[in-house]
Amino acid sequence: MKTELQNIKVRAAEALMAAGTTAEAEQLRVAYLGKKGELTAILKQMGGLSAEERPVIGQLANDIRESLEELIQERKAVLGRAAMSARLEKEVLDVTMPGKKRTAGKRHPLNLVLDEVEEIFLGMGFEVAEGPEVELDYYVFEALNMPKTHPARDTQDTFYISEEVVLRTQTSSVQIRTMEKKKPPIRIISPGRVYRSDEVDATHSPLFHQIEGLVVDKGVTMADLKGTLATFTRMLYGPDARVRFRPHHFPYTEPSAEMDTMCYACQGEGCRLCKGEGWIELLGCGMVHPEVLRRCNIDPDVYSGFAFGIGLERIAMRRYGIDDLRLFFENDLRFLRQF
Ligand code: 2U9
Repeated sequence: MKTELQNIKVRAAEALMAAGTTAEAEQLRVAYLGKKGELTAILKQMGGLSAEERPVIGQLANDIRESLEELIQERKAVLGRAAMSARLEKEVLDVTMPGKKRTAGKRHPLNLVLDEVEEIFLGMGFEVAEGPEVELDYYVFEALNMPKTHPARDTQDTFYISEEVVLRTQTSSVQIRTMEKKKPPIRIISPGRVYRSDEVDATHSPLFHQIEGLVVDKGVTMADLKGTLATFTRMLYGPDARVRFRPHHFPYTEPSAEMDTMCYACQGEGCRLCKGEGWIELLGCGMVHPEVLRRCNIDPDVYSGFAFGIGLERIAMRRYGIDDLRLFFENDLRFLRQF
């Protein structure tokens, strides 16, 4: 057994010197010292030895294990260093090579304007709420006081996925979902894509973007609506911006209004841009219809609210002097690079 052990040591040492990589050295460690290795196999036979022989052989086996472990360790270190030098030799770094030019992307003009509008409302204490674009008919129409037979549905040419599922035509659905989950005070804006089955031209697109807003609390009045929206307009267009409210009708607000800003081209005189009006429409708004509150389990005798809807493209067109809506969606780099 003694000779066998010494034999193992010699063979292992020779094989180790022949090993060319650290992986090979590791394989040898497993082959000789591992659980199923040669040295371990010999130790398992020690039961058959006499009481005098056992400690002597045991000691010898341990000495051999230790010296082999040390040898393997050293060999691995030598091989590791050699591998690293070879790699460094091969991988030459040419610091004079020209760098790779990275072209920086730009934010889309609609995103630039959305950031601006969000910033203004966040500053007034609003939170941003988002929701699904593929929506249940209930959240887009029914809950907003527009039952299946309501004529207002005809004015919003809807893409139907099925009888009960539509592409949202306005982001009001997000506000209904928020009111279902959260009790007042509520102060949210919901920006996002909306869809209407329109023919494409310079002012119409089947996909466009809205920002709707909703405030619900005790004692909210039309004065809060006017103050909030006039402040928003002055922050967007400057402190001299003038606004006016005209009565309108929406099924989900009562009373309802549209808000105009004084024409920036003619200062109210009337010109081609404002079609002689002196004013340009900016948004729709109104006090949330009591029936809409009731459907969300908010008692209209205790709470009231106002809501508004703004078309994002309209603001962006005015901000950047763009006269064709299609430019926003064609992704022509010559257009996008200008922002
Ligand atoms: C709830 C109740 C009422 C949102 C409103 C408008 C008026 C409006 C248009 C502006 C131009 C859509 O982008 S546009 O085509 N929107 O005129 N939207 S009031 O009213 C709500 C919203 C949510 C629960």
